[in-house]
Amino acid sequence: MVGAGLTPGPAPAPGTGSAPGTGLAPGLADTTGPTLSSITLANTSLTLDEATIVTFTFSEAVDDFDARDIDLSDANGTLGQLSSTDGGITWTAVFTPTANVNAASNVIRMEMTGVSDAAGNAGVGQASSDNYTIDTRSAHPLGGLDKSKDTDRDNIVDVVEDDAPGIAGSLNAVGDGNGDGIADSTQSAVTSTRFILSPTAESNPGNAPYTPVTLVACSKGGKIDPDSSVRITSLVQKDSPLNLSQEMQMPIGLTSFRVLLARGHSETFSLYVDPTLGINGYWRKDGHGVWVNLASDPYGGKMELEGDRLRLDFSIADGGEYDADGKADGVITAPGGVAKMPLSIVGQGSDVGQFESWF
Ligand SMILES: [Ca+2]
Ligand SMILES: [Ca+2]
Ligand SMILES: [Ca+2]
Ligand SMILES: [Ca+2]
Repeated sequence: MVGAGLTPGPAPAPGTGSAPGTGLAPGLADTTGPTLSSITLANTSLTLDEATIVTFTFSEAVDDFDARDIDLSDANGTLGQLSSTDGGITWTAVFTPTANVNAASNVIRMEMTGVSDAAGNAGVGQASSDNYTIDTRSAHPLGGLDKSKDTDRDNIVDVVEDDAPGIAGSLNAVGDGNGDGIADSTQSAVTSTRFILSPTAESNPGNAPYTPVTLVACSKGGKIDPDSSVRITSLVQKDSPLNLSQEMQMPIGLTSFRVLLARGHSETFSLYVDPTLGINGYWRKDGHGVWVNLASDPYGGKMELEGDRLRLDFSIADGGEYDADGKADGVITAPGGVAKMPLSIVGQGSDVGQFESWF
């Protein structure tokens, strides 16, 4: 027993339990890349120019996260500066809706390959926000919008023109209501706006929905002559006339526009409307008080379905019968009715045969 109990040190080898894998002991190397847990918007029912906060939440803290990692191609808005207050797990930025506000889907996407964690592992996978809505209604008509942003000075602000639906089957680009591949907000001879679906939009719009309308001046089948200097300065709705025959349906009232052109010239126009309005012409009263369809062959016009839009082509001469100011003064003012006139009452006192060739 002598020495036995006196060998305090060496006997119970301290490392007895240290056998397996101790070489790499304290921290296992991180080989797992970060993932994105969610993209959430604080408010998912937005109106135009109403900002909200977007939050990106990762599985662990990330570096290198910036705007280049985010796909806004279907977001219809812009993102401000990203910042994190918890060391890189949760990031936020201000999101402001801008154009294309009535797109079918609004979504913010992110690819993880551009970010990495503290150990240098690249991110893995991708994620999307839920679809959110952006509504222009509360901003119409032009209330609350920045009227100064009217690039082409046709008195329709950019944000409204940039929202025009494209033409299905052609380029179908939002903001290009006449399908020529050029943003209407930059074309002073192309004006896109929203009309209220009511014959009394001017006096009593109620809460009727909107219908898009595009007017093209100096038009050749809806496309503008590039050499044209014609300029649209107004495109607005007026109430349908009070003394209208009950059989004549004017679902959006009178379409009133004003165009600047060379004095005394005749001009060709195209008006794009929704074919489901069920209208059959661009109607004006002639000098005898008879409604005539200027978008018909006898008047040098026509109606044509172009994709999912109905195009009404017609001509009006400055100072002519259908120029409301009656003067060859370089301005055409034209309030016409995009309307459905029953065949039974058209052409009374005039040539009925002229209405056979509408389409
Ligand atoms: Ca404009
Ligand atoms: Ca255009
Ligand atoms: Ca325009
Ligand atoms: Ca005139």
